[in-house]
Amino acid sequence: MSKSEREEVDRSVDRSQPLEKLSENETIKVESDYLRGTLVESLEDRITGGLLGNDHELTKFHGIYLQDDRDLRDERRRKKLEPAYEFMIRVRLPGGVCRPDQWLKLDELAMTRANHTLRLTTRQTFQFHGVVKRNLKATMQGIHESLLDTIGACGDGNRGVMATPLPELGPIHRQLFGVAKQVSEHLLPRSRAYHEIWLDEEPVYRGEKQAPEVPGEAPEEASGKDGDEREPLYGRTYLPRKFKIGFAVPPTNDVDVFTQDIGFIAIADGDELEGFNVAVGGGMGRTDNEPTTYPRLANVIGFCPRDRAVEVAEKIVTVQRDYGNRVDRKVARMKYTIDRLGLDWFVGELQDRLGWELGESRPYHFETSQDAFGWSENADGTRNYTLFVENGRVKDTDELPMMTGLREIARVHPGDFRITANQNLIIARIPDESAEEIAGLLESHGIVGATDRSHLRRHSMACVGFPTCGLSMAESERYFPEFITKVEALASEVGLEDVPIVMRMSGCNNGCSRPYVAEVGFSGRAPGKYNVYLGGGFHGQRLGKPYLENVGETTILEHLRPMLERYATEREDGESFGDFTIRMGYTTEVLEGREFND
Ligand code: SRM
Ligand code: SF4
Repeated sequence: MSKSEREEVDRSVDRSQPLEKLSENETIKVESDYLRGTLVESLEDRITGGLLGNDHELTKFHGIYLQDDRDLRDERRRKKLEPAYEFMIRVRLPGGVCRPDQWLKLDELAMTRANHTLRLTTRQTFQFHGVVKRNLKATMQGIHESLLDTIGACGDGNRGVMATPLPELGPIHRQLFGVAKQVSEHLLPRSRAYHEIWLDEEPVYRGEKQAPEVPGEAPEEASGKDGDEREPLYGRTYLPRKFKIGFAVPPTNDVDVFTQDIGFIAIADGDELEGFNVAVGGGMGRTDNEPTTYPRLANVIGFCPRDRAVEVAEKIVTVQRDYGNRVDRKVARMKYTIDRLGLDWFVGELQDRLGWELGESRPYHFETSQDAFGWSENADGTRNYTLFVENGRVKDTDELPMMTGLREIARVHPGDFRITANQNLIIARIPDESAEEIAGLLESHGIVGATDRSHLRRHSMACVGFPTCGLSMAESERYFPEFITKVEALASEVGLEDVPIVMRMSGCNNGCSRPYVAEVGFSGRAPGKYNVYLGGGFHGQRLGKPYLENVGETTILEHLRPMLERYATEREDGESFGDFTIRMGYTTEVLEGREFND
C-alpha cells in the first residue's frame, strides 16, 4: 500500500475521540498522576480490606489485582460484610527464568504472606494469591529484595515477555533471552509511582492533574514540572489495552507465538541467532454473544535482524498506542486495530515509523507447543529436569509435597529455574555433581511420579478461575484434573491408551489458558457449563471453532466418545486430533479470526 493510500485510511479513522466517549479507564489513567491515584491513602485506610475509588484499576499497572475469595462471597453478603478482599500479585519475569535464591525468597513470601502456594502462569511467571492488604507492601518489598519486580505485569502496557525457555538451546537461548529481557525493560512504564508507593522512594514529583491527552497525539515530551516524570513511550494514557510479546524458537512453539500481539520467531544459523520473523495481531480474548470480538492468530509480516527487535517492538507499540480503540475496551486490542485498518496499512505505517523495511520472512517450521518432560542434556554436559505442575499450582498436599520438594532443591541447585508457557517447570543446568542429589529429592518428594502422567494430562492446561478470579463463570483449575481423569478413562476404553491431545480449559471467555488454539478447548459460561471449541492446531498453528455451547460434563463426554472411538481406528499416520476432527467433518477449519464466529 502506498503512503498516500495509507493516509487515506488514516484520515478515515477518528483519532480525536471526545473524552466523554472514551472508556472510563482512559480518564482513570489521565487523572492518576502517572499511576499514583490515591494508592498511598488506600493502603493506609483501615476501614476496608479493599482499595479506595479507582485504585484497583491502577494497581494493575503495578502487577497487583484486587480480588475477593469467591467461595465466601455469598456468605459474606448474607452477613452484610464486605467481600473477603485479598490481592493477587504477578511477578515480572521475562522468559520465565529465575535463580534458586529468588525461588527461595518467593517461596518464603508465599508461605508467610500469601496462601502457601506459588502459581506458575501461562505467561511463564509467578503469581501470589490471597495476600491481604496489611501484607501487600511487605510482599512487594520482599519481591524487590529478590531483585525482581512486578512493574507492568498487568495493566494497559506491555506485559510479561515470553521466550522459549529450553536450556538445551544453549547459545541460542542465551541470545534469545537477552533480547526478550531488553524488550521487556525497554517497554516498561517510566513512572516512579511504583518505587514511591511500594519501596518508599522519595516522591520525585507529584504533578498537578494534566489536561486529558488526545489519543492519537504523540505523548508529551515531559509531563512532570521538573522533567523527571515522563512516559516518553506511553504518555499519560498508556496503551488502549494490554499488550503481549512472545519469542519462539522453532520447532517448538511453546509460547504460542501466534497468540501474541507481537510474536518473534527466531531464525538461527547454527549457534547464531540471526534475527526474527515478526508476527503481529494475535490474541485470544473474546466476549460471549459479541460477534465483533474473536480470537485471532498473528500474521507474519517480515524479518528483522536480531539487533533491531527492540526498535521493531517499540514502533509496533506506538502504532497501537496511536490507533488502538480507546472507546470500547472489548475491541481495543491490536488485533482489532489491524483488522480495522488493514494489515497492509499496518505494515506500511510501521515501516514508516522505522524508517526502513522489514526483510522477507524466512522459512521456519513448528512441530509442537508442548514441553518435553523428564531429563534432558545440554551441550555443556549439564542436565535439566522438566516437571509437570498440574495447572501450574505449586503446593504441598499429603500425596505430593511439591512446594517442599522444590524448596529443598532450590537450596542445593546451582543452575536456574525456568517456567514454561505450559505452566510447568524446568530445573535447568544441573551440573554433574548435583544431579544425583536433585534426582533423589525429586524422587523422595513424589515429583517424578507426578511428572510421569498420561500424555493427555500433560498436554492439558487450565486457567486459575475460582475462587480468586473475579471474572470466572465456571470452575477451571479446580475441576479440570477431574475432567481429564474422565477423558483418560474414555480414551482407554476406546483403545487410545495414551494419546497426546491438547485440551485446555478457561473459566470464562477471556481465554487465559489459550483454549482457542487447543485441539479441544473449553470456556466457562456458568457453574458446570462450558462452551466447547474444536479443531485447533496441535502446535498452535490454527484456531479451533465453536462446537458446543453452554453444555455440562455429560454432554461433553457424550460428544467426545464417538470422536475418540473413530480417532482410535480411523486416524491417519501421525494425524493430530485437531486435524482429524476437521477431516471427519466434526468442525471446519478457521482460516482467520473473523471467521471464528461464522
Ligand atoms: Fe488472563 C484477565 C489470569 C494469561 C486473557 N487473567 C485475567 C485476570 C487478571 C482476571 C481479571 O482481570 O480480574 C485473571 C486473574 C486470575 C487469578 O486469580 O489469578 C487472569 N491470565 C491469567 C493467568 C494467571 C492464567 C493462568 O492460569 O496462568 C495468566 C497470567 C499470565 C501472566 O503471567 O501474565 C493469564 N490471559 C492470559 C492469556 C494467555 C497469554 O497471554 O498467553 C490470555 C489470552 C491471550 C490474550 O491476551 O489475548 C489472557 N486475561 C485475559 C483477558 C482477555 C483479554 C482480551 O483481549 O479480551 C482478561 C480480561 C481482560 O483483560 O479484560 C484476563
Ligand atoms: Fe479468570 Fe477467565 Fe482468565 Fe480464567 S480465563 S483466569 S476465569 S479471566
